This record gives sequence, C-alpha cells and structure tokens, in this order.
Amino acid sequence: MTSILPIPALAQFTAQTFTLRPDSKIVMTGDSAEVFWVASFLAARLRPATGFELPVRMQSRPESGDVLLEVAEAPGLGEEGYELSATPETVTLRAAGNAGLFYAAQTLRQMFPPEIESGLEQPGLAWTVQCGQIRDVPRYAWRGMMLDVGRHFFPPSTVKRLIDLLAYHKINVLHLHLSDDQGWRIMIESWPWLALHGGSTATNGDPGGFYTQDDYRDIVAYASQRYITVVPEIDMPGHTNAALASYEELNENGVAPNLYTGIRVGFSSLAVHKEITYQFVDDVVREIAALTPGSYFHIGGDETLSTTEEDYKYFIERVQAIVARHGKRMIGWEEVGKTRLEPGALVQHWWNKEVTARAATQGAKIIASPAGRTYLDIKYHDHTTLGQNWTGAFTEVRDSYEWDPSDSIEGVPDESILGIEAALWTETIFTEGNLEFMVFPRLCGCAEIGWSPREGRDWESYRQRLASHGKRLAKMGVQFYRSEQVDWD
Ligand code: TNX
Repeated sequence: MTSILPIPALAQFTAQTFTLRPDSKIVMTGDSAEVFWVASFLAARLRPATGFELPVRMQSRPESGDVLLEVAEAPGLGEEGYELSATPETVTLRAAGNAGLFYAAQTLRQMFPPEIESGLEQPGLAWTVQCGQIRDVPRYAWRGMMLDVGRHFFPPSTVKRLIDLLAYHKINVLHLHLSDDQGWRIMIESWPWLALHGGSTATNGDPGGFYTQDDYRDIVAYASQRYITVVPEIDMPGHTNAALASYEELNENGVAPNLYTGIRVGFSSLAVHKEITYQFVDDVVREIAALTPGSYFHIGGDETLSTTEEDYKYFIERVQAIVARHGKRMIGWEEVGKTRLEPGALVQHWWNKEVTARAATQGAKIIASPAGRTYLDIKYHDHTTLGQNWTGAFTEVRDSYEWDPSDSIEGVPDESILGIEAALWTETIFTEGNLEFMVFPRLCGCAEIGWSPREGRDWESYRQRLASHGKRLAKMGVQFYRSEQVDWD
C-alpha cells in the first residue's frame, strides 16, 4: 500500500504497477538547469539501492520504464504544487515551478518499497510503484523547523543531514537560532571575538564551535538547492550573555560577565541606551544579511525578563529599522507584538496568545509554534531522559499531531497564519542521535499539518502511515522514537 507523508491533497490509485528497470532513464524534455538538478537528485536517490544506472537524458518523449520530469503551465499548482501520474509504462512528474518538481520527486521516492532508502544495493527486489494520479499543493506557505545551535553547537554535516530530512518531508524553512546565552555560533568579521570567545563553550561546559562565514554560505546553498530558505536568528536584547562576555562595551555597566553554561533564561540584556549597541546590531545584521539570500532576519526578542517594557519597545523599534535598512523582513518571537510593528513583520507564536493576537491586529503574519505541540525538546513522556517539560505536560506523538494552527490561537484569524514551525531547543540535546530521537517522528506530524489539507488528515490514518514511514526512516539510519502509540511494523 502506498503511504505518502505528508498525505497528498488528492490521490487515486489503481491495482496496476509501474516497475523501474535496469535500463530506465530519468527523462527531461527541455534543457533547464534547475530541472536537470532535480532529475539528478532523483537519480542519485534511486541509484544506490537499485544498482541501476538511471542516466538523465533530454528527449522529446519517455520510453517504457522511464520517469519523465516536466515543468509546464498548470493552473492552481503554484510554485510548490505538482502532479504525478504513474502508468504501467512510465511515471510523469509535472509542476509549474521547480520546487513543485522537487516535491514530486520526494513523493515518488516514498512510492517505492522502503528498501529504496537503503544505501546499499538490494538485489532481487522489484522496484514497483502503485499506478495512479496525484495532484498535490501545500496548505501553508511556511513549513519550518528551528534548530538551536546556541545551547549546543551542531557541525555543518549534521545540519546538512537534517536539511535532507526536512526536504524529504516537504519542509521549506530552516530557522537557525545562532546565538544565545551559552554560545555565539557564527563568525562576524567586524566583531570576531563573538565567535572566538563567545562560541568557545556550550551548555554543561560541553565543547562549543561556530560556523565560519564559508560554512554558513555552504549550509545556505545546500538548503537552497533543496528549496529550503535559511532564516538566521540573532536573539536580542536578551539571551545575549555570550555576546556580553565577548565585548565589555555591550554591557550596561561596562563589565564583561563570564561565559555561561547553565540553562536559566532571562538574565542577560544588551545595553539598550548605549549607541555602541546599535553599531553592534547594525554590523551583525549587515554581515549576516549579506550572506543570506532569503528575505528574513529573525531578531528573537523573547524572554527579556531583565529589560523594562519601555526599554524593550525602544530597542525592538530601533532594531526593526536596522533590519529593514539591510533589506530583510523582520521576524520576532511573539513578545515583539507589544511593540509597534512595521508592515511586513512576521511574528512567531510560542506561548502567549494575547500578545500574539496584538501582533496579528497590527497586520503581522503569524508563524505557529505553540510550545505544547511543536517544541521538539519537550519530553515525550515521564521516562524520556532527554528534554524538558516546563510546558506542564508531555508531548507524545499524538499530541504533536492532533491539533490545527487555524484554531489554536484565539484572537488570531485564519488568514493571519502563515504556517507552522517546529523548534528544537538544545539545552539537553548534544549528539546527532539525541537530535534525531527528539525530532523524529514528531517533525513528520508537523510537516503533515503544514502541507496537507485539514480535511485530509486524522490520527488513525496518520498512525498507520507513520508505521510504514518508520521503515523508511530506519533505512536512512534515523534514530527515531518508537512511540507505543504507533504499531511500528
Ligand atoms: C523557551 S520559546 C525558550 C527557549 C528555551 C525553550 C526550552 C522561546 C522563544 N524561548 O529559550 O530554550 O523554552 O523549551
């Protein structure tokens, strides 16, 4: 049985099958470089397990056994939608935009037997897909995940592996939380001590690290080839101990504190009334904006418990202008809803519905990240050794799936919701294995909430599809949490 996750908007299958063969080709009708890239990506994903050559060819029509990719006018599909049609002879992936074609390729991967994800040749298997028609478009434009590299640093290799897994689930935003009290994780050439000193350690005194500007560029490029926009976050004015420890002039009292390796929040603040602070913000935003082709810059703005409300407003409004001056749209955590927002601002909801509603009333679009549903560091249950449970509850797989952004934030109308983002905070998460265990399978549910029509999804069908999806994750070596709520086969 075909089981695609996120579930497509429309899909009809027949009893027939298409079979990939040793002489199959990936065919494109034109010579577009972007289509070639998607075709090559698909071939590269199908080659290891099948052992087939799967050459990419330009020819006017496919032959029996081929997979055809084409970009064509298709009303209603937008940039990200696609159609997939499988007959016993050929499979056709059609989209109006390259992103749509890429998502069609991701869907096709999921239509083969799970062994397709094996890195080693699997002889003797028939590489069949069930015939049928799919027409699929995303529900929300913003389907994201945040990774906190501030509390613990993760090397580019881990971030790239995560990017591949995000793309597999049709997620299109990677939000990197690049600075926090415990670490500053990106080189700023005009303030190098931020990374060199502020990035030297992590929570629990664990080893730190930072991305060079080349590392960051490389991550951004890798993501962008997979139709994922990187959103950089520098959290301000709180969550800044690593910066304050690196440059004494950023402190109200002019004294640099020690580096911090605990897990308290809300104790640090940039000096809101010193001009040097705005020179610092300008330099940081300028350098990161220049490295980031995406339209957004996230300024954090959360949990500023040691900043007065008046100072907070003053700071955010000045920083908002700096972000605009460097050509980016500002995103802030919901607390920025207390300030005067310029048109175009995006606000990320995590806890307080009332301030989120104030942002929506000002015209801001809302990204839904309610902590009790989308925070991937919240424990699954009382035996989960990793993670936290400050939300007052556990977040099992079912809890993370069975809710909907459109009626989860009172006072925020459906039209204001831009999408959904899951967040992995990493105070307790250090290794790649830790990360995968907390992220999967809850991220799969967030991906489906972000992509699939609300009417098309329910827990019973989801848990069955997830059981079969788990086989694919296992073939990819993902160390996911095997919840008792799912009958993993
Ligand atoms: C709240 S959510 C935070 C983070 C913590 C997280 C732990 C938000 C904007 N701030 O600083 O890491 O809880 O779950």
